[in-house]
Amino acid sequence: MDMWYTEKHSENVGITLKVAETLFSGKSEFQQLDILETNEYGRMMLLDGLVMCTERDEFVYHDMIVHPAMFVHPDPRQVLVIGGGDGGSIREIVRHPGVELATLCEIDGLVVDKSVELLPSMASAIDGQHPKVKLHIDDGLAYIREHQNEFDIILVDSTDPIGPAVGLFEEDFYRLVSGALKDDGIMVAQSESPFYHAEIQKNMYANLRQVFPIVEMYQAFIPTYPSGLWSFAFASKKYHPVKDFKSERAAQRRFHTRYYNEDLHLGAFMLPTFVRENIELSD
Ligand code: AG3
Repeated sequence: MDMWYTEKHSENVGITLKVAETLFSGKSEFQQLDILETNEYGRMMLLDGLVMCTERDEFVYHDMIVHPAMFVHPDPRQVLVIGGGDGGSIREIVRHPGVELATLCEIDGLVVDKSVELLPSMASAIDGQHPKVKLHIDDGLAYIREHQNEFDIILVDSTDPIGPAVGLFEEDFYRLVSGALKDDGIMVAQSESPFYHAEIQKNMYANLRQVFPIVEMYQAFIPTYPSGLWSFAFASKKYHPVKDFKSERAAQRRFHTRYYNEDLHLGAFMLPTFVRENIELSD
């Protein structure tokens, strides 16, 4: 018997993957969680039916949500991830030797538990054993409210702005994030597909610009996400992601990255015209 999973990207288009086996399927107090073994992309995690990550292409997303900010900030020591319960972002953060503490604040403990059990290649640093990693099962908003002026970098590794993540795309939240960052802090948030989510992006970038003096978008190619063309928002109090980027530092990194490199860092911030126009300042 053939089993296939489809995530619909619009009313008329979707992505379909052949499924070998269902490894977990259950509901937490926040959302539906499924982990499937696919034939082509390895294990895949779904939240409320949306593809969060697959073993085969997660390196793109996790390289790109983490390393650009880590190489723009001259000395990131305290890093917070909001969401990201699969652990992929934390895994990449702790590869930077200067990091003192990487904190994960994920609202849904079931996502963390099942990732540790079934997605060990992503969750290796969140199994409770890593000396530089702290885990909090908590609402991101509540957490940062209590942790102002503490972080060099905050990453918002969320799902789409439906369900538990809606609040993570609003101006009030960005104000709290800004307060939780130190004076030269940087926030990076996943910011959806320029192809399918133009309206969400328009609002999100307008909200960010109310709060941060520097707001830039960069892109990455992620095959299992809607349209494959994905984006991240770089919002910063002081450092510009291109002008303040020291490419030698990134080139001299002591660890291997399969997607990120010092040339791609610059290329990722160069946007197609339709994307630039959609998020440009309206005044
Ligand atoms: N977070 C971004 C997922 C958004 C994908 N959207 C979709 N499939 N409709 C992924 C979490 C990885 N740490």
